[in-house]
Amino acid sequence: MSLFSEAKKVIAGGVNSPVRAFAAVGGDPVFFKSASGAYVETEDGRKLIDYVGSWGPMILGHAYPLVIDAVCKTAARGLSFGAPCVLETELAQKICAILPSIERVRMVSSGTEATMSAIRLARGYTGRDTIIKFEGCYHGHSDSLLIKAGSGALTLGVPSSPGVPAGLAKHTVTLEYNNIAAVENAFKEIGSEVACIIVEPIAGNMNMVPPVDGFLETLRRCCDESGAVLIFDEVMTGFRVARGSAQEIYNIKPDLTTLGKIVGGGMPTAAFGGRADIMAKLAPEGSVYQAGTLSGNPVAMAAGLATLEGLSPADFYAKLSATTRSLTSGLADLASKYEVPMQVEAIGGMFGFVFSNQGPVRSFTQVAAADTDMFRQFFHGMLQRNIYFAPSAFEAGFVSAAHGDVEIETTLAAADEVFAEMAAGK
Ligand code: KE4
Repeated sequence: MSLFSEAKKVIAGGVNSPVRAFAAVGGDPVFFKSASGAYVETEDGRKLIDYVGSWGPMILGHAYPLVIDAVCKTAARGLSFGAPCVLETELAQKICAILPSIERVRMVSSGTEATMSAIRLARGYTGRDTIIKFEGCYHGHSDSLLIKAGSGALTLGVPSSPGVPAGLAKHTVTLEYNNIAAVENAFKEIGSEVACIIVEPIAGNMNMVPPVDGFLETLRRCCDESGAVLIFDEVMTGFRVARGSAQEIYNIKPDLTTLGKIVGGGMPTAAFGGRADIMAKLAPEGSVYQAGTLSGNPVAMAAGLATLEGLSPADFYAKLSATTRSLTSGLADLASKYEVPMQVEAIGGMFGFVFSNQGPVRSFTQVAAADTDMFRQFFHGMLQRNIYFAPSAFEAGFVSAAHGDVEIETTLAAADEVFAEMAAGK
């Protein structure tokens, strides 16, 4: 019996998170046994170059010695206290130092918890119920955020999952990402009702879609004019696209920011934070309730601190960006050599690629129109050659500091073969 069949007998769908099941690309998922640097080792003894990096946290590379050492030393002093410890203050100080828009922070245990808490805080702070999100953005699986656009742009949101009450969905308005006019129109119509906008400043859950000029500025202006809270969901982009994250690249100061992935260095931890006057509304200081048994867990704090420390070299992001671009420009060059229609994106240590001949994609509609069959063929062709990309055409990819010339050259050599097969219609 396969490992996946064994897993499906006791784990719902055989996985603890749906995207891992390979439903979007077909076939059985690969089971990982260990990982180090840019590589993962599978249960069937293969060594793969990994461009998922646990969906973002492993920016230093897997099993980074300083992180492992910090985790082991901290764990030996006790796994969890449920009481304040200095490590929590130290990580909070680090986050506030790197992201000046964050004056106060609250640690939680997942990105979902961070975004769920942030929108509750925005609703509590403003006394308003309506939230605005964007089609193609994913902010975790809390009820108010599993909502897709209703029939009319500003009509009631529709649950994108069973189990989400329609009565809750109606408070979420979903607009088209990068559609400036739609945002301005929404605020003309319902601006006084909007508690917050939550947005991925660089979208990484509809493959990778950067913001168009003026989009983020429009969100900032509309929130300023209406009193709505601007939430940048930087769970993926935080410390990934730049040390100061996307808010540094685009020079936009959000009111709240959510973080995850890298901030925990691979341990279950995430965070939300921002303006002190808004964060003051959170219990125990304020009345907006939020809590967590393992929030600020010392072992996770140690992993996060060691990871952020690993990002400190002055040239860290220049090097990481150069590696990412050598991958994406190499892929683009090879795709055009074989006349395979491929669009690539790269910012910092994050990249994306879709198979489409419609130019750079800037909306969910455009991403949804891309060729997923070609993606599947490319994904499996590369996996057969021991290169592991995200098993979905709607995910971004990630390069770590452990990826070097050898890994990029090996990846591009494999891509040359796969594109040749694709061009030959195999
Ligand atoms: P988690 O609850 O999975 O820690 O974070 C939710 C989340 C929130 N915001 C953004 C921008 C995110 O990308 C995520 C989670 N990202 C997915 C990958 N696209 C995690 C992988 C998974 O769901 O298994």
